[in-house]
Amino acid sequence: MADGDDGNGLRNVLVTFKSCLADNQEILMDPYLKGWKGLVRFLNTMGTIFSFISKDAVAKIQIMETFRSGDQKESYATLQSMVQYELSNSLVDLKQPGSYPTSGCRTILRLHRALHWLQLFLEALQTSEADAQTSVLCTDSYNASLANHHAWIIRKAATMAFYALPTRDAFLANMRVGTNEEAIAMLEEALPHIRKVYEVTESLYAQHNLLELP
Ligand code: 1PW
Repeated sequence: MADGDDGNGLRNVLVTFKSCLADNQEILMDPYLKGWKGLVRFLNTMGTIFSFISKDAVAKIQIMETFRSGDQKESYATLQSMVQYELSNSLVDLKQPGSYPTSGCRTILRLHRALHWLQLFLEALQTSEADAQTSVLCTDSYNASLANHHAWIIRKAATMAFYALPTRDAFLANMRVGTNEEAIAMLEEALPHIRKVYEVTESLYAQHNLLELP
């Protein structure tokens, strides 16, 4: 493996998502949040224009960390135990916003949707030609996923921010996994783990009818 992966590179972040999946197929909250923190760190290396994008993710990570250090911390050990605990104690606004605007279930749903965007974007990057434009890859993957859940003004601001993305070469270098080829190989190896985390969460939420939480 290439030098330069000092712990802040994207490889470690993606490996953290691999460690989310427990043997019983539950998703462990702590590595999930750790993975997200790494993504935010990575995003912030691309300039202050991304801070408005990462700020909301940071706020949502903090909400979940508060649950993880509170009285009910054991109930939040996995996504599955969180869903079970919050639903059986009626701690989720199911139809419209109400008493629980920051439930764990709706907070994780936002991160889950954003993770899908990241997955689609990295997949597009992995399979892209050398002259591909990252802003186009990013906009297409955003429009195919997260944009459907965002108000017009957020979509506008996000799409503007994508124009400030570094070029494909710079983006791959920024991952700090070595040459472009090594970075692409790393994505190929890591993306199945992100996909798996996404799929398990999606089916958990679908099973409990939680995919449209307000
Ligand atoms: C290129 C790598 C991209 C990976 C990082 C993904 C971060 C995604 C955060 C997008 C946030 C855009 C601005 C915030 C919007 C919120 O309104 C929205 N939050 C999310 C995460 O989509 C919905 O949250 P809300 O308002 O219902 O609490």
